[in-house]
Amino acid sequence: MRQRDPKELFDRACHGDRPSLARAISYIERGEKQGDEIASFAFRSHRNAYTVGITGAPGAGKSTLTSSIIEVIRGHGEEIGVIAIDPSSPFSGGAILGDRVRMQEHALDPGVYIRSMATRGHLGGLSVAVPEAARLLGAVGFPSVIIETVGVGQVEVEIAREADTTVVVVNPGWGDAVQANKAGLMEIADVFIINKADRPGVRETRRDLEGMLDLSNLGDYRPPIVETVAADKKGCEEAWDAICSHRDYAKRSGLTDKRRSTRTRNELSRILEAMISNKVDLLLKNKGTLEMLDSMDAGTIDPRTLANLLLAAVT
Ligand SMILES: Nc1nc2c(ncn2[C@@H]2O[C@H](COP(=O)(O)OP(=O)(O)OP(=O)(O)O)[C@@H](O)[C@H]2O)c(=O)[nH]1
Ligand SMILES: [Mg+2]
Repeated sequence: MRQRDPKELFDRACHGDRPSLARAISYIERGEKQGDEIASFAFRSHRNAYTVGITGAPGAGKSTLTSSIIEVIRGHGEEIGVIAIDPSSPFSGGAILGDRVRMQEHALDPGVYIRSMATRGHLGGLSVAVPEAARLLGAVGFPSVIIETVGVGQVEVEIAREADTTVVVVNPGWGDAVQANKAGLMEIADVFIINKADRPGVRETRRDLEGMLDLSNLGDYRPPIVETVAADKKGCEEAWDAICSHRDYAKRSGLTDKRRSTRTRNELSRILEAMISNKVDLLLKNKGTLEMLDSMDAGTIDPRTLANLLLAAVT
C-alpha cells in the first residue's frame, strides 16, 4: 500500500524504477488523485524534456520511423522516452499492437522507455494526460520525449502541435501532401518527412509540399523536407538532424519559451473547462436542480434564467 504514496512513487520513478514510472503514468492516464499530485511534483521539478510530436495519416510509418530514430538517438548515447497515443478513433484500432511490435526491438534497452496511452477517464482526456506524462518523463531524467499520434481528429492534431518540434510524416504519391494540408497538418509542421521514399512519387510529393510552403506565411524559418525509408533505417540520421536543427532554432529565437507558455496556458484552460463541466454534470443531477427542471417543463422558468441561477451555484 505504502508504495502508492504519490511522493514515494515519484521519487522511485526519478531514481530509475520503471515499474513505479509505469504506475505513475497509469495514475495520470486514469486521472486519479495520485496522478494529479505526481503531475504537480513533475512540473515543479523544472526538469523539462525536449518534446517531439510525430504525426501523419494512419499507416504513414510513424512507429517504424520512431523506432529507427530511437536507434539514431541511442547511437548518440542519449536516453529517450516515447509516448504512443492509441487513438480512440475506429480508423486505426490496431495501433496498440502495431506500435508495440514496431518498437519491440528496443524493449530490452533500459535507455528507452515506450508507453502507449489512451483515454481512460482523465478529466480533459488525452490533451491533459499526455503533456502531464511527457513532463513526468522529463522529470525522471529523459532529455527527449517523442509523442506519436495519428494526424486524424482534433485532439490528436492538437497533441502533436503542442510539442517543442512537430514532425509531419507524409508518403509519396499523388495527393498525400494535399490530404495532410486538409487535415490541418501543413501549418503545424516544423519538419516534413516523406517516408516510404522507396516508393514512386517522391518528387511529386516534395513539389507539392514546396508549393504549399511557398504559399504559406513563413517567417525566418522554412520547414525542411527529409526523405526516409524508415523500414530500412534510411535517412533517419538526417531526420533527427533536421529535428535538432529546429530545436536549436526554436531555442535561439525564443520560440521554445513562447510555445511552452502558450502550451501551459492552454492546459490550464482545458483543466478548468473540464473541472467546470464536471461540476455542471453533478449539478444537473442534483435533487434541487431536478425540481427546477420540472418548473422549466411546466413553463414557469426559462432556460437562460435557470442557467444563470445554476452558474452562480457552480462558481
Ligand atoms: N515500403 C515501406 N514501407 C514502410 C516504410 N516505413 C514503414 N513501412 C510500413 O508501413 C506500415 C505501417 O507502418 P507503421 O510504422 O505502423 O505506421 P504508423 O504510421 O505508425 O501507423 P498507425 O500508428 O497505425 O497510424 C508497416 O507495414 C511498415 O512496415 C518505408 O519506409 N517503406
Ligand atoms: Mg503507429
